[in-house]
Parts: sequence; structure tokens; C-alpha cells
Amino acid sequence: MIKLYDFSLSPRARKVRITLAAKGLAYEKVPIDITKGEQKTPEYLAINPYGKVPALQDDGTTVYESTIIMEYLNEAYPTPPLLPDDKGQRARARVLMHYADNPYERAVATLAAELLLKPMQGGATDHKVVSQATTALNLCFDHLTNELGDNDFLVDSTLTLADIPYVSWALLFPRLNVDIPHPRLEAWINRLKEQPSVQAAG
Ligand SMILES: N[C@@H](CCC(=O)N[C@@H](CS)C(=O)NCC(=O)O)C(=O)O
Repeated sequence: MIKLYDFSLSPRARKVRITLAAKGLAYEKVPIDITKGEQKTPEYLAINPYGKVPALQDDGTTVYESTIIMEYLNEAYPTPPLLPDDKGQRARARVLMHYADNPYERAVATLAAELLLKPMQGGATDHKVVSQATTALNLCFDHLTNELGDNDFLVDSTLTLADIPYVSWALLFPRLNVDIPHPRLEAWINRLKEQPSVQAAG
């Protein structure tokens, strides 16, 4: 049985839960409470030396880093395929996954740190940092609007690994007061939120 080392609120762990649901795979969740430092215990560091969630174990293989876990699952369980057949489109999907893991994730994670985590820990929000992250996120929205064009999904006619990180982080938008300034992009995020795999992943 696949084992997912998981924290329910983690957008990176959610990427993996969406992928598992899209593949229809049963798995066992092992909760790692990162608010209690459980990701830094020697037992967990032996599974993921980075001391972060998620991590996954399957058939004697241990994998960490959420994007690499998504790729692993797509190779180990090919049906339904979550990357396009065409190698050029597959490369484009991976570029978009890289974009999600870099400027997009950085902007949303910064907003989450300033607007959710700091106040929870009794700290003060730095509004200059919020404003810079908002500008960065709006640049990402411009770029993604071009990438999406008139399509319903980023690289194919259905959900692929390229869409998954974007919706996983976007589930935080209502709590971060993020408005998506482009109607087509907003419709894409709403379409992703309605996918059964996204709903099942929580
Ligand atoms: N690049 C890693 C980042 C993992 C990551 O930062 N996970 C967060 C939760 S979303 C975490 O475990 N934070 C606790 C910590 O850094 O100690 C991935 O995508 O898997």
C-alpha cells in the first residue's frame, strides 16, 4: 500500500493527494504535524532528509519533493496519463510545473507567511513584503493568462500535472484576499477546483 507522509494544510502535500486521487489510487496517510516539528524527528529525517512534507513510500521506493513525487506516480501508474503524449508538450508541461514551483509558489507562500502564519504566531505583517509579493503574483497571472490562451487546461484538453500545483496553492487565495485579475484565468482556477480529484484531495 502506498504511504503518504502528509500534513492536511500543506499545499505541496495537496499536490500529491490530487495526483493520487486523479489516478484513483488507494493510499495510507501518515500525518506529520509540522506545527509540532514532527518533520524534524530522526525517524522522519531518515525518510525525507530535507525534513519537509510530503514524502511517499511505494513498493520499496521512498520519494520526496512534491513535483518529483507527482512524476513518480505518473510513471509508476500510467493510467490515466497526466502528461501529454507529445514530447514538446510534455516539456512545456514541465516548464509550467517549474514555474509553479518557483515564482508562483514564492509569491503565494510569502503572502501566506505574512498574512496567516505571522499573525498566528503573534508577529506583525510586513505590508511592504505583502505588496511586493502581490506584484510578483500579478506578473505570474499575466504570464499564465498567455500560457492558457483560449484553452480549458494549461497543456491538454484535460487536467495534467501542469495544472495541479496552481490549484493547490490557489485554494489559499480566499484567505489571502487574492483576486485573479483575468476572467479566463479565474474560470480556469474555478474549473480546476471543481475537478473530482481536487475535491477529493481536500
Ligand atoms: N520543495 C519541497 C518543499 C516542501 C515544503 O516546504 N513543505 C512544507 C509544507 S508545505 C514543510 O514541510 N514545512 C516545514 C518545514 O520546512 O520545516 C516540496 O515541494 O516538496
